[in-house]
Amino acid sequence: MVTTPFKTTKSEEIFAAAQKLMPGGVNSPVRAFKSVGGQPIVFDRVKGAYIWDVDGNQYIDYVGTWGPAICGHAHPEVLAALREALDKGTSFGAPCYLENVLAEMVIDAVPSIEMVRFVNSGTEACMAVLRLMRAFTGRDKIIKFEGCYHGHADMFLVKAGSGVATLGLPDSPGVPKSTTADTLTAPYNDLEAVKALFAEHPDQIAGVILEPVVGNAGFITPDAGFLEGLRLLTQEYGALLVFDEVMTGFRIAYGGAQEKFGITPDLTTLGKIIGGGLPVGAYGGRRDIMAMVAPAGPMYQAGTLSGNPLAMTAGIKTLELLQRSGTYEQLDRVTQKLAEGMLKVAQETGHPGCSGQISGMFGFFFTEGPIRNFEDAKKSDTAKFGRFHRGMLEHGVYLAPSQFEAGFTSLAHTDEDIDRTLAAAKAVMQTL
Ligand code: KE4
Repeated sequence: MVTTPFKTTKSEEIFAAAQKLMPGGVNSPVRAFKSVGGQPIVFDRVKGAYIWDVDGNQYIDYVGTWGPAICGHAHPEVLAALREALDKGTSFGAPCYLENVLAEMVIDAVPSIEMVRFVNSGTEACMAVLRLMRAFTGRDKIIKFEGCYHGHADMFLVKAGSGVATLGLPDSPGVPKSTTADTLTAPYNDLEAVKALFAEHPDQIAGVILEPVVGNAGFITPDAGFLEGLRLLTQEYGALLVFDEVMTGFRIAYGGAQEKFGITPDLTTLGKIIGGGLPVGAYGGRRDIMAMVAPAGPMYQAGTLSGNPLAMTAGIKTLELLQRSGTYEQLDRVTQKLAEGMLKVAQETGHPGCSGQISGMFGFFFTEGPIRNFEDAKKSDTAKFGRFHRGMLEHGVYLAPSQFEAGFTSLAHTDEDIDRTLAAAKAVMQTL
């Protein structure tokens, strides 16, 4: 648990030095705590549901390195598999059997995927899938949704979520207007807005890409009929439907949100969990579309470390662990207890709040629900969220350092961890 009083001396020293070495002292903006304020924490190690900082404070971790740690951090079976793989080298830059193994597991699990290509991050997967959408249809325009985040490639940095929203960057400098001219946006859950865009640009839209459950504007679920409506609209207009399941893949269900909701897109992107904490992304889908990808077809995409044996090993073992019976029932049970408990505590302490969860993914907002889109999410009291985040840190609970992020549990989170988290939430909310 947290040492009392809550000391962050070493974090302060290390982070001060980091700011001289790396922009903002971090290698990804959300880690700098800009939207929650206060001293960013520098961490030292992880295990199971816990993370320790360099001052020796222990926290119950609901970030889970942004999703990959679904089996619990540093799972002994994942580490053992990696130790064995290490002796055979870290990267071949050439075909290896482990790529076949993970590819077969992904194809067997994800309804839309008949063929898959591994890359090194979710951003790479989304960049490649965008190029593929355009190559296959011969059309240039795409539709994305406000608050959805598909990595940091230029074409997607339009009303994006996650760190872009956190930092209040409407768009990023350095992105030419010509690059985003073909990126159309609509509010999430607004089928009429999507219909209007198709009517306005008939035969010009290559496809629609979305987070089938949003985790980058906070946690937002699709309205009944929204995903089905997009499936029908894209078919009607000869456009592709793409689910960005980098976050939801193997988290919402073993087959992702597309299994959970029974809607099969044409293409899917994956990341996070399929690498088990090592860098892996993937895109895949209908065989006739994937046949366009070089060297099978003309659409170029490549990567030095793609499919490397270490990352494949961690992904394979992680998916094997997730196949064990009862996995998603357990994730759903503990996460439902957390989300419902947070809402109850907010009500008991007089704070407007709403929460949601599906399987091991959840969200909590300091505003009345329902939260159907990014505009609704932005009504949340982000200043209060910042004070809440700091208070929870001091009570030994590490939440995502932004209102515009989802939270993640793992198979290592116990009922006692949830009870401790809710007790901390009550103590903190009473002070807000
Ligand atoms: P990466 O390039 O970060 O591996 O993946 C980009 C990406 C694509 N699509 C979705 C739905 C995603 O959630 C992400 C990345 N998620 C963020 C968390 N909101 C990563 C954390 C960070 O940027 O530091």
